[in-house]
Amino acid sequence: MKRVLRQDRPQGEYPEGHKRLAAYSLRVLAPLLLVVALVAVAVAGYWLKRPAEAIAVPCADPLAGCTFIHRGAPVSVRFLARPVALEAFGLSVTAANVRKISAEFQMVRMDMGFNRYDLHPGKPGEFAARITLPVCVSGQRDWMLYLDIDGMRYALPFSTR
Ligand SMILES: [Cu+2]
Repeated sequence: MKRVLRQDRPQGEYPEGHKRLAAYSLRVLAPLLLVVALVAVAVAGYWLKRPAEAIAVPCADPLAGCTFIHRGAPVSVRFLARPVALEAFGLSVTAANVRKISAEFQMVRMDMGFNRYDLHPGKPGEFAARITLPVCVSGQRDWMLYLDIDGMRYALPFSTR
């Protein structure tokens, strides 16, 4: 079959050497292209799955409470006591039509361990948790509260006393 096809072609149009080279480069290029495609899929998957950038929420005084907008509805965050290391304080969040809220406490450029709390739903639209922060050996007092509300992340800076 191949022989017949080859004979049908006008001689000289595709020299044998050129044809062999094309077949060789296809043999090399095809797996290479497959690898490139797989890498592209992996990179795309990583970008889609990576944790969403936290939205910065300015909060001058979390004791007084701060309000921001989440998906068009207001969310209020409030510390029930001034946060002090090793002293439990209440975190209260009010948000309508929200399913799940978790709070994560981190220091800037410092690993302070795992400080993540799931807020417990109370009355409709009210969530709360008791938080205890670890002592910072470097003496720093600046923390960041990351609030995860139904998969959206908000960052609220605050300081311990
Ligand atoms: Cu620290």
